[in-house]
Amino acid sequence: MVHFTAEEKAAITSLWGKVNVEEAGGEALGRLLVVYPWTQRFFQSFGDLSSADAIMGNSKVKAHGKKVLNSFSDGLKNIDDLKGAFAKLSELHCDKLHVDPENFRLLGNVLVCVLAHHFGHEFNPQVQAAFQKVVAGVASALAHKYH
Ligand code: HEG
Repeated sequence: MVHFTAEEKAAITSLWGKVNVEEAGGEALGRLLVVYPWTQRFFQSFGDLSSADAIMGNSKVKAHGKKVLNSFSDGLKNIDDLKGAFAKLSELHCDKLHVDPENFRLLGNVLVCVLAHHFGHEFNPQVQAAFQKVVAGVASALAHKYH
């Protein structure tokens, strides 16, 4: 189980409070689809994904990114029990959506890049370390129910 110190929790809460979840969600999911194009296979009903510009401007990508990051954000409220917080979603992604859990790790790393890009010097090494831990914890929680 991932354990977070009081300092890590404070760093996460303080930065996350300034994140525009709607915008960052679309940005992170869009970048995932651009950087790792094989992830597009899950989103074939989303319309035009033919170029980086098309993906980043695609309204369905933005809407789904917002949904994903809102759910991530809810999970952070349960940072001491990420496995419990994401248990239902882990079952859904395994049994119904058949999403390879490696993709949760890729999305987590893309999210870290989006935060670094947005926050610049404020995203210092300690803050990054806390976030890398949280995205790893969420990814492993989402993978927990896979069989
Ligand atoms: Mg997933 C649906 C959360 C990563 C592919 N994802 C959903 C839904 C939520 C969610 C809340 C809606 C569930 C519902 O309808 O009840 N996803 C979620 C989180 C994370 C994540 C919290 C990681 C932080 N998802 C993720 C990744 C992929 C993926 C990396 C694929 C590369 N998700 C996926 C697909 C759907 C969802 C294909 C169904 C989309 C649809 O057709 O509506």
